[in-house]
Amino acid sequence: MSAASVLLKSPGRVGARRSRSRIRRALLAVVLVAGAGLGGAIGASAPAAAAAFPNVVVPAPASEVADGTTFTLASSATITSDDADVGGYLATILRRSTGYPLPLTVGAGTPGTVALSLSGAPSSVGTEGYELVSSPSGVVIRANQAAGLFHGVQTLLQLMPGAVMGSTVAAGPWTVPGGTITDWPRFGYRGAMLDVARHFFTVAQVERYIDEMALYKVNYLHLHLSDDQGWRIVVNSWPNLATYGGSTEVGGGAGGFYTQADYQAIIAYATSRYITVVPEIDMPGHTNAALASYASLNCNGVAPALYTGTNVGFSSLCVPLALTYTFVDQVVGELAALTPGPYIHIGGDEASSTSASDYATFIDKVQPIVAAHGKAVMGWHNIAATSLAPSTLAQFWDTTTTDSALAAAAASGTKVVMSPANHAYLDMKYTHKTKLGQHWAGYVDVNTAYGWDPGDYLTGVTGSSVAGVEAPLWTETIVTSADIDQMAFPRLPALMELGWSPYSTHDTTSFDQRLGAQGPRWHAMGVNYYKSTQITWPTGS
Ligand code: TNX
Repeated sequence: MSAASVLLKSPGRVGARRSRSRIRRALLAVVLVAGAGLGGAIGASAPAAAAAFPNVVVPAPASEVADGTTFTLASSATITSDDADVGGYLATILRRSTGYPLPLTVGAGTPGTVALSLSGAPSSVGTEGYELVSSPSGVVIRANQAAGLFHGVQTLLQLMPGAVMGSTVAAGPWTVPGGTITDWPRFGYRGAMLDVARHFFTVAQVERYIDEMALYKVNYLHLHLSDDQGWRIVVNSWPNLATYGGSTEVGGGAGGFYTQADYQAIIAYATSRYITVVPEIDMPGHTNAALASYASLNCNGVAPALYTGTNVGFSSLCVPLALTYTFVDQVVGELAALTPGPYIHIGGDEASSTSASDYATFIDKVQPIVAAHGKAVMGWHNIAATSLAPSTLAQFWDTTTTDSALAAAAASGTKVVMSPANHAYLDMKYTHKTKLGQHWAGYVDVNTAYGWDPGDYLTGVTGSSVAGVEAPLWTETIVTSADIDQMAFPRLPALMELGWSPYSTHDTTSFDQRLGAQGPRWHAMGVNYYKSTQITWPTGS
C-alpha cells in the first residue's frame, strides 16, 4: 500500500476529513517528497498521484478510499441487480446516454459488470446507506435495502461524466474512478417541500421535480396541498373543496387539483425514487379556500370570496364550531387512507386570525384525530406553543436561533425538522437581482444555504432532537418547472448535503467545487439552474 493511500484511508474511514483540498495538498507533498527521495522517479508511479476520488459527489460521502485505478463502461457491459426497480432505473439512464444495450439480469447469478447486491453490505450503512466498490473490472454496489442501492446508484452516476444524465446518446469514455465509498446518512429526514396551493403544478411537473430531488438523496416530499389561494386534492366527503376551492391560484389563474388517483400516482412515483410523501392540509389559518367552498365552516355562516393575492394570516377555521372537527376528521381520514407514509402535516403556521387559546384548543383536538387515523402529526413549529403528542414532529421555519417553546418541546422529546427560512427557504431570492422569489427572510445565495449546521443551530434543539432538514419551496412567484429549477438548483443539493453528510465533511471550498461539478449534469438534463457567482462552473455547465 502506498503512502498516499494510507494517508487517504484513515481520515476517510473515520469520516473526519475536513477538506479534500487539504488532503490533496498533503498528498501532493507526499508525492513530491517521495519523488525527491527517488531521484525524481515518481513520474512512473502515476497511480499514487491519481489516488484521490475526484471531488464531485454531492452530498459528500461519509468515507472514500481511492485506489488510483479507473473502470470504463464498455458496450459489452452487463448489469445485475437484486432489486428489479433500482436495476431498471440505472439501466434506463445508462442506455439512454451511452447507447449501449446493457442487458439487465435480476436476482441470483454471476454478477454483471455493474452489480447491485442486497447482500454483503456492512451493517453500519443501515437502511439507506451503501458500499460502492469500483475496480477496473466493474462496479459493485452493496446495500441492506433497495433504498441504499438507489442512493449508491446516484453516487455512481455522479462519478461518471455529466453527459451520462443526458437524454440522447453522447460520446464516452464512460469512466468511474476506482476505490471504495462507504456511505450512510446523518439524518433520517431529508425533505423537499413543494407548495402546490399558491400555484398549481401538474402530476408531470411534480414527477419532474421528484426525479431531480432524488439525485441528491432526498427521502421526503412534503406537498403543501391547501392554502388561502387553493385546495388541491379531491376530498369525496367535501367535494367543493377541489372543484371550487381549487379553481384559482395566486394571480387569478385557473388553479387545478389532484384527483385521488393523481395523488396516488404522485405517491407511487415518489416511492419508486425511495421518497415518502407527507401531505399537508394547513390549518387553522391559511384556510380561505376551504372557507370559501363551504359557508357552513364559517363562524358567521357566510363564505368569503376566493382569494388570489399573497397576504397571509387573515383566515381561520371556526374553532368553537363542532362541524370543524367533522371536517378535519373526514379530510384527514381520506388523506390518511391514501397515504402510506407515517405523517400528516397539519400546518399550524401564521394563524394570526386565531386567538392563542383557540389555537391551543384546535391543535389539542386535531392531534388525536390524526392519531385515530393511524398517522403521526407533523406541523410548523408554532404548534410547540401547545402540548404535543410524543410522536409529533415540529418543523422549524423562523429566522431566529432561539425559540423557547420549541426548546421546551424538544426537552420533552419532540423531534424537529430544520427549515430556517434564512437558510433553507428555496423561495428566497439569491441576491437583490434575482427576479423570482421573496426576501423577507433575507437573500439566500448558495453559501448561505450551506453555511449552518442543522444539528447545532437552534438553542436547545440539537443532537438527537433533530430529525433532519427540509427545503420548502413556496410558490407565490413560482409558476413553471423552469421556475422550480431556478430556485431549487443549486440550493436544494446544498441543503441535502447538510442532511446527509457527516458534519466533519463540512467545508465551503470543497462543497463549492463539488457543486460546480453538478453543472454539466444539469446542463445535460435541461435543468434551468441558477449560475450563482459563488461557484466556479466548469466547461459544459
Ligand atoms: C411563510 S413560514 C409561510 C408561507 C409563505 C412563505 C413565503 C410558513 C410556515 N409560512 O405561507 O408562503 O412565508 O416565503
